[in-house]
Amino acid sequence: EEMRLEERFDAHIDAGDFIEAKDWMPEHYRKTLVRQISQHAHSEIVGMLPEGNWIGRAPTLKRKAILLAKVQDEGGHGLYLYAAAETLGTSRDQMFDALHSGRAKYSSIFNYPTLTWADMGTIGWLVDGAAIMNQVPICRCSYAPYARAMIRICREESFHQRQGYEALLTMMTHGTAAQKAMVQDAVNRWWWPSVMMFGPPDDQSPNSAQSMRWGIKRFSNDELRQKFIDATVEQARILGVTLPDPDLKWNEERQAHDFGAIDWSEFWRVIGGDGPCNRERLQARVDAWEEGAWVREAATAHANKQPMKEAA
Ligand code: FAQ
Repeated sequence: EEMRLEERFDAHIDAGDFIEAKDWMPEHYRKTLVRQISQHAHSEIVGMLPEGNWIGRAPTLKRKAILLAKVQDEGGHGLYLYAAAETLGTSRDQMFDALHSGRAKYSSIFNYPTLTWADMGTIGWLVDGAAIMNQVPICRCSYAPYARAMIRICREESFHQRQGYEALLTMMTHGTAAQKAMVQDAVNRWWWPSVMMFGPPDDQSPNSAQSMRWGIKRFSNDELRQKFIDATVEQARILGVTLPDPDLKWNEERQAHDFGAIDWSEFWRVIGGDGPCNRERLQARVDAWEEGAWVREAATAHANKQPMKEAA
């Protein structure tokens, strides 16, 4: 029986069909999705912190309204994604517990500090730019609830990317020399961590082969990284900043850019918990959870009273 179900599942995948929550699926497929979707959700929620730091320091009312909207969107993305993961039979409490105890990962990128206002524009341009490159293919992920969540998320991410690029363009075209230098400094600091967001090289990516086979991933980590670099070079030129990689150059034969060696030891250190802000980020989430306990208790008490009221 199990064999027949698995054959039918594989045939659906091969035909490019979507899998719905109630459909039969192999246990490993379910586990892989819970891992990826919950980590993605955690990334959105932890990703609110670096930018949240700047809401009170935005230079104008317009920039503050935009940043506030962006950070709220990220909270919303986290919620769609937790809901998508819940359809696989994992509770939100279990997912939060995995995050708070350090068992679950979230994107390496959010363990870097946001030192200046130019970091806000640079996160929009590079971090959201990388996120879009990675996430547009997930709109066609074989697991339908994840794919549907990604469609809404990608529309909002493209606003996030544009607001960042526009903020940097304003500083680069109308700014003082000090503001232009601030943009270049931010790009220097965020470039390599952004390139690392796509994950380890294909030959060191244990999950890729199976996830590609199942249509969870549509492109490999290295393929997406290359597409991101190729798209970003021209944007950097228009902006008037340099990307901090002396080996970055167009390769006519490959019709793609060659680029310098990535410091993978830094990547593994950061995802292992030892990046510049890992402790601070995790502590902020744990504190928010603990300080919010009374809200959860009050909401539960309120919900418990509802049937009593109806009965009365
Ligand atoms: N950070 O075998 P693979 C955003 C882990 S965008 C941390 O290649 P996989 C928007 C990986 O989990 C950021 N860990 O794994 C935003 C695995 O460990 P595990 C979130 C990483 O899953 C913008 C191990 O390394 N986007 O939030 C990273 O096939 C601005 C081996 O790697 C997503 O999550 C990393 N960068 O491929 C918000 C997209 N890379 O789990 C606020 C969905 C790898 O076995 C502000 N996820 N690892 O313990 C994916 O596409 C995939 O999960 C990858 C990794 C591509 C991230």
